[in-house]
Amino acid sequence: MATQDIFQAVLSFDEGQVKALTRKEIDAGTAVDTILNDGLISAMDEVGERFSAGELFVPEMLMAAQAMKGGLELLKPLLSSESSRSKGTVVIGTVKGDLHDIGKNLVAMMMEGAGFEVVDLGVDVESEAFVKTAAEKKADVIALSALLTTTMPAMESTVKAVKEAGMATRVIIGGAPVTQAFADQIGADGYSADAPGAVETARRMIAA
Ligand code: B1M
Repeated sequence: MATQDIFQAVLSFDEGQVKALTRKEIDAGTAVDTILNDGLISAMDEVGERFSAGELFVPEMLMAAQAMKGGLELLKPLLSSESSRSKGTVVIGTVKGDLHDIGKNLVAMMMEGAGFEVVDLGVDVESEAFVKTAAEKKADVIALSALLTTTMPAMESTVKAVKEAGMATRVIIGGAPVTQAFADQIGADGYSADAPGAVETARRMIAA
């Protein structure tokens, strides 16, 4: 299966090959979701497992992430083609202390694709920056991503800062270690396990 070749190319840290194979699959009419989930995301899951098992180290994780991003860039225009009119404003970022941005970028791309105006604050973002930007942009939703168990408390501080500022902006959270139970515990307005779900959650919040 061709998406399996993309998977292998990510695991070989071969960005050129990932791009070439992703382009080939797009041209062959393979569904974007299939390329994304079976090729790129599952390869990063495998990288994570090998890292946990001590078979890969941080430099290799970075090279795999770089290779994956090459493919993701090619998928971006296809993920973003659903609509052009803004359906609301979303301020997104990875919370303080956390440098992981691939999942956050995916959520941002899909939000853009769904017609939201997206303000991406990047990684390692302080609570105050979320609050300040959301106020300036009159954002409907703040979207927080965290990939480390050690940075989940930064989500709680951000939710607290938004509530203390008396803002009506809703906060949605996600990322590998995050759960609905954690979202409930810290008083976040929404949670999703994946990027398409984050879009649906934002849509629901704005419609409510
Ligand atoms: Co890091 N890392 N990492 N890492 N890294 C993980 C997360 C880890 C699970 C690996 C492992 O041990 N198996 C582990 C965390 C353990 C834990 O906390 N429980 C880990 C660790 C330990 C670390 C370091 C501490 C390693 C070290 O230095 N000793 C360090 C921390 C640095 C820091 O942040 N301060 C570190 C560093 C790095 C790199 C820089 C090398 C690199 C990041 C590069 C980058 O992002 N630009 C990296 C990578 C690549 C990974 C793994 C391998 C892959 C992450 C990824 O991009 N996945 C990861 C293992 C894994 O997750 N399989 C791992 C693909 C991406 C599409 O998925 O981000 O989960 P993800 O996004 C998903 C969902 O979570 C969801 O949607 C996406 C899919 O649709 N989602 C949301 C994400 N945000 C959302 C927001 C939403 C809704 C859904 O609403 C707002």
